[in-house]
Amino acid sequence: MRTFYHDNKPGDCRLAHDSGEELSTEHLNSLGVLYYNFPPSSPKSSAQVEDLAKARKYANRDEITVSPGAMGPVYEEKIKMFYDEHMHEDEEIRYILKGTGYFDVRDAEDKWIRIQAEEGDLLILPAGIYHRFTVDEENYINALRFFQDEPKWAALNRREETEANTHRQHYISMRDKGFPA
Ligand code: KMT
Ligand code: NI
Repeated sequence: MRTFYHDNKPGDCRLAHDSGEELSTEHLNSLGVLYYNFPPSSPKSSAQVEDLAKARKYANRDEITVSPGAMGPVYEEKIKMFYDEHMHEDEEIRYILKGTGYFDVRDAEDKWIRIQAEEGDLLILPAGIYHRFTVDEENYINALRFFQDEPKWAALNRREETEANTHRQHYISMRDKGFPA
């Protein structure tokens, strides 16, 4: 995992768009984003992932592969959807089994932070944070998605009425407090 400010230059979202300005995991934590690394090749990893899922009450999961081969003709359309800025009323949990991709999240100043995710990374985006996802030029990522009980899983695209959403408002108040543990 590497984290940096997006360069905000136009062009293919699958390119790195690396401003060169790196950010720490602590900086992500202050936005409510949690990061773990459990290499799939390590024998301890599956138990560690299960422990985390249990502790955070992730009752359900599925596996997704984002690639032209796995998705067929809907691939480009899906990619566009993932890259539309949105939020959820639940956490977004992704455990990368194989491949790579970029999760972009907004910081407190509304700047895009790019998280370059790779095999073994487990990312938790808090409910209410604006974000988007894209594959990179390899066009391949395979991940587990975890869901809390009764997932409220709809993507709410960014617009004025989304700003008034109670989960969004709660997120902002937590972020303003710096996400105290
Ligand atoms: C999402 O919600 O953006 C996705 O599920 C994308 C694929 S997860 C690597
Ligand atoms: Ni999302």
